[in-house]
Amino acid sequence: MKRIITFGTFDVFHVGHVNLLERARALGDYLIVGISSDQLNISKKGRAPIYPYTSRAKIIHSLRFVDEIFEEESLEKKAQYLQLYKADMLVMGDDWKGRFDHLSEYCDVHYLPRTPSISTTELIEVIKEVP
Ligand code: C2G
Repeated sequence: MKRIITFGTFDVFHVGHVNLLERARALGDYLIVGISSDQLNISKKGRAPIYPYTSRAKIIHSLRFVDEIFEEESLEKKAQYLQLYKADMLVMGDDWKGRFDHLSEYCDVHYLPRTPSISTTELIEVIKEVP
């Protein structure tokens, strides 16, 4: 039984998120998703998420290829989370390439190519421009 873990905000959920989670799950047998707290998103991106944690968590938990979720409170706690959830592999999109290599002492670290041409930031810009 291979346990995969991934992390993200998953705000304004879109197909790039689905693709990432689906491919992450296909690399193992059990997928655990750490979802950024609202406060963590503010510190990472300088703004509150559009959807609050409870809504983002409900969406991610409803996916058939997600087995377990938890609230990620700090980027600095990654090593603790990997151990707590007994992860065999950490999977992230390649916008984070290299950033988590130091965690390879706890589990395998793998980056997947991002889905091109879609992001929460771009979606927010497009929605803002709708007259
Ligand atoms: N993603 C993707 N393709 C896109 C957009 C996003 O593959 N077009 C992936 C990202 O690479 C990431 C995941 O979807 O692996 C979640 O994306 P975000 O919600 O933007 O995650 P982020 O806020 O970068 O948080 O500890 C790490 C961070 O918490 C990751």
